[in-house]
Amino acid sequence: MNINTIATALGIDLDLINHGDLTVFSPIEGNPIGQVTTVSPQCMEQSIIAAEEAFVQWRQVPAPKRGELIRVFGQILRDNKEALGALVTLECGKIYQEGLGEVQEMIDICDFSVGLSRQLYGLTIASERLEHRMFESWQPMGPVGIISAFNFPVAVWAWNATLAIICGNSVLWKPSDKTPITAIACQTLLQKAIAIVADIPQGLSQLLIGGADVGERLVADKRIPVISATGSTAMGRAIAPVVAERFGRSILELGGNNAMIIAPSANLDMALRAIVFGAVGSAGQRCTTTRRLLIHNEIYASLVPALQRIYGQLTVGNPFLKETLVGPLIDKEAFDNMQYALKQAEYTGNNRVGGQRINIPDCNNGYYVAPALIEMPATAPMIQTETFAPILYLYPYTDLHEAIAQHNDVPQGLSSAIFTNDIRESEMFLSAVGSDCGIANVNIGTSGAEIGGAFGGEKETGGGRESGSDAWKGYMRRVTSTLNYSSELPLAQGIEFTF
Ligand code: UN1
Repeated sequence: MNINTIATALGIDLDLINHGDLTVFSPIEGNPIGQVTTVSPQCMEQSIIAAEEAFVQWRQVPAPKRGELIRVFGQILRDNKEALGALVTLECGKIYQEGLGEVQEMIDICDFSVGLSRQLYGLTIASERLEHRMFESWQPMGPVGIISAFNFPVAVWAWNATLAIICGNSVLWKPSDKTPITAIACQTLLQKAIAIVADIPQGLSQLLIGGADVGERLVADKRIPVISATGSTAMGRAIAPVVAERFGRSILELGGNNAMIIAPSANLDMALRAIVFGAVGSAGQRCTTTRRLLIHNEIYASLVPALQRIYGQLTVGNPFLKETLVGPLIDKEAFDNMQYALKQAEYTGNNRVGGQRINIPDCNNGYYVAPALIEMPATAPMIQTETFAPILYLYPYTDLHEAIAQHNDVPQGLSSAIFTNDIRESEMFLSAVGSDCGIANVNIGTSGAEIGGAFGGEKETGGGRESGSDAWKGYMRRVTSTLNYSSELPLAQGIEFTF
């Protein structure tokens, strides 16, 4: 797949991806595919001012009319699904099916946002005073800063941008500096929608390509009331206090260390499909990747060899090939981190399968690995850490309470699942004494969430929620109003105050 062919299909100005100070690599061959320009401090200032000006106009546009922009954008995405999916594969290395799936996630969130643009509901609340009405309304906030990661280079932006825009905000996007070309593609497609729909302020969406310094300036800027950041826990730990210090709002979606519990009554064929997709999909580089498997003792001896057999047959290779299930890691650093984790795991782990680098013809500079399985004691320190690579730690359990305690005994709290046909077990897993994660599933895996639910998690995952349900409220401010239509002025709480 040639970058210029895909870029031309998407209507990208080739100058934007062939000149500039930042070299972009494809993880497939590990070779450069383009040059892009990083934003200078002056350009960044201009972008923030433009986003503020756009906000001042956009907030006055009725929300359903704001939805029209996203409706058109969703149609443009439908028309460009294959090309954008291919670009995602080329730039971040996930297999083409997952590249397409990521664009589908964008289309889905567009549809969701269009519907939502007619449903930004507030409550009406019973007032304690005669002939008074109390109600809530939701108002736009200002420019929203979006920081996204390389592993979902387009969908996570779309979750944030489409909601922020229908809520009446402008957006400033700092994509990962590993995947700026997909960001340029999204911005190009959104600009196309902006050109089609009448009267959209030009500065509504701004792209800020650059490294950590760009992100640092964005999060520190008082003019940006909301920062939505997706990435590592380390990144969130740096961002959160800076935003809090200026009383901004942050929406954080950080690391996961997701586990699945496989109970004795589980349908093992279903469980195996979910485990393998969850653990090796996107080469283990989803925040929802399954990283730990707690297997009941009664089925441990049959499940583990079945899993090892499947791992021995996984097709690792060029992500554009139909038969490939596991594409490359994003870069050498990801590979080194994986090797480091495997080395650490050697001290306590047993019976490792996979983990080694695989040489793929014509892709010599790409970092391809055989996904790894390691049997571990539940107490091993390594299982506390999220290594963004396909490593799955396995350990047995005997009692579900004990398994849930081990399940929750990690710093992160994003996604979780149990495979069981015992309703008492599934209900317990979903109850107050069950999984402590933001996402808890029964008989499906930890990854591949639909956009309709709120997405995010607790503890070191950061507590934010993006995407569906009422996550839109994160991009708006709530106004509580009490309106008096009587001819008296009664005070609340029955207070007498006469003069
Ligand atoms: C991420 O890895 O940051 O649930 C997002 C999933 C995808 C989103 C992952 N829908 O796996």
